[in-house]
Amino acid sequence: MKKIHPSEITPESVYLSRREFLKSMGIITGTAALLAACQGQIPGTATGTPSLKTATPSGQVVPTNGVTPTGDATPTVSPSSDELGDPLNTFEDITNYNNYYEFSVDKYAVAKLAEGYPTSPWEIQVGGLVNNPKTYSLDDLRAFEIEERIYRLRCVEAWSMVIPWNGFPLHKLLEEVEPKAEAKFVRFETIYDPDRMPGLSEPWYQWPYVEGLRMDEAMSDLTLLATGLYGKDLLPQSGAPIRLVVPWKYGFKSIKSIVKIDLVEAMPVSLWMAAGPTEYGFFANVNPNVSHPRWSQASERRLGEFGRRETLMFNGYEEEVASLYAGMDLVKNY
Ligand SMILES: Nc1nc2c(c(=O)[nH]1)N[C@H]1C(S)=C(S)[C@@H](COP(=O)(O)O)O[C@H]1N2
Ligand SMILES: [Mo]
Repeated sequence: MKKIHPSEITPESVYLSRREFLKSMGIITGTAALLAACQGQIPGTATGTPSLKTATPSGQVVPTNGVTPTGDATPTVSPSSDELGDPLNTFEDITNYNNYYEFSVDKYAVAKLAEGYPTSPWEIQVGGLVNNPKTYSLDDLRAFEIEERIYRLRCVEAWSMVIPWNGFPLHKLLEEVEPKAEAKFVRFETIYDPDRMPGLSEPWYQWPYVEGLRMDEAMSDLTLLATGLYGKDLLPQSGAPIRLVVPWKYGFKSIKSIVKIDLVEAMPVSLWMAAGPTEYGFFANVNPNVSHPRWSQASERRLGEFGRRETLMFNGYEEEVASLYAGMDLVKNY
């Protein structure tokens, strides 16, 4: 059996009940059979986690005014690679290969379908178990100091990119609304706009798109609310005007175009947990040693590269986040 080509990796969408798909499309492609046949060779083949420990991502923070924090007048040029030395993906790649199911399950179709999607004015309602509930306007969001963060994005489908985001840590917003002691999780919701989002007519997902984080994950300095990339405001396909970025978790946790953030006591059920509970868990930490039921997570295809590279534990952010999961069974808590 030949090696699985990246294009043969079953996308997340296919879980949704393969039967529904086949029924609605009236066809069966060879992919399903090929994957089923290949599956046996995958689990348990992951090699040990390479330890690549260089500068921390926070070492990558560059003030957007181009001046170094020391007050040194030398302008700082944004780095062209992540802290592991791997080059940034191009703006073109980042904005033309998108998962945004509200528009389409076709990654190459999203940019066009989302073009011109109105993202101003915009409001995010922040509430639930907080002392100071607040509705944030775009101007309120602009008041946060914007940082640049170069993060790897690793999709559960086993492709990845390196993206220079602009945004601010979620904890800064949470500190403003003052979570109550009973708040244990943060629940996020994407805008639901069936008139403008053709993908919402697909009946097999429970819209709106919902995601969640445990409080300590939400408070991590790595957890970003992104408003831009490559120094430009986010385009609609990237989740304008504001989206979450959680770089040590599979990309589906990084929910786009957020309109609601609630502090809650019970673990939120995400769209993906509802769609495929045996395939998509709440934590969704990038883990090369835990296979997806239908494919290995030991390696990935970086956009713009041929061949595959090894997937890193916690997507290479082990040093920053492993302590959040001390003592937890990462196989059970997938
Ligand atoms: N609302 C919403 N957010 C979403 C998605 C989606 O379909 N809808 N897809 C997720 C998935 S699976 C991934 S991999 C990332 C992709 O982000 P990108 O298109 O900016 O690379 O967005 C995540 N956020
Ligand atoms: Mo994804």
